[in-house]
Amino acid sequence: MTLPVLPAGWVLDARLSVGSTNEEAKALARAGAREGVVVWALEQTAGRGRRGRSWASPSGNLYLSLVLRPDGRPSEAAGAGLAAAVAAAKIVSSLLPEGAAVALKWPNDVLVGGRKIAGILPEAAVLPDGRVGGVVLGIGVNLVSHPAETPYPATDLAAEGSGPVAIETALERLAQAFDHWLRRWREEGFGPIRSAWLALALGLGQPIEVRLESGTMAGRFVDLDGEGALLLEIENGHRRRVAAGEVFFPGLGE
Ligand code: BT5
Repeated sequence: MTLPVLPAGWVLDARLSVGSTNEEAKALARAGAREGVVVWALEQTAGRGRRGRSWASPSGNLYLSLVLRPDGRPSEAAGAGLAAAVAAAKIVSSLLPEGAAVALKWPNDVLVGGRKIAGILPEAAVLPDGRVGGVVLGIGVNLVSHPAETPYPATDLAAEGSGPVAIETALERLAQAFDHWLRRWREEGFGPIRSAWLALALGLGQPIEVRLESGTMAGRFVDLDGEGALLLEIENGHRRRVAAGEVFFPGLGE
């Protein structure tokens, strides 16, 4: 196996098989690993999604988690997740035939033709004393396979016509793209990421439903705020801010 070449400052920690690259990266972050350490595994035996869901992680696809050292802003994990979604959407587009319908579903699902091809899991690495010791950004991209029985339809690059893509190539491209968006974020703020994200957003300007812990909220998806939260226009033109939830498109199935 040839080891991928990563951007300056990135340090690769390559593994054959782990439970979850996010768990490994969080342990490294808690132990003081510096920003740019990236855990990459050929397969995961306990890959995780959000809210206790699992991420199907057989060998052949891309699974990685990057350690970030935030400056203490609580919104850093959410912003990093949106930057990663933009980067993942860009590399998915670049590996597919021209015109592929690549889009983002809030907050950070990458879809092709309405099917999920990549998922992102930003998490804080919490120290025993409760302080945040770093942010870990987990990214999974389906290169050659996807699970069949998922509530939201899934797909992979090969199924969408990419032709053969080496995992190392996908990792290199994703790292370069994410490095680019991370730099822009730190130099220019959230604005460029917000614009790039909105340009790829599914359902912008349309009626959507957001499932929250406390119930479901319906409204028109009008914007993202400066921290990446979803802005919904409800009755009387009032706006509601949603920081976490699941988006559904009424009339389009899920
Ligand atoms: C996500 O969660 O989309 C975040 C997935 C993050 C995975 C990466 S891989 C590297 C790193 N290490 C980890 O342990 N995780 C991260 P969520 O939005 O909750 O979506 C999970 C749901 O997507 C599941 O409940 C399934 O329905 C579906 N699903 C599971 N595996 C999938 C796959 N490989 N492709 C598409 N959909 C999948």
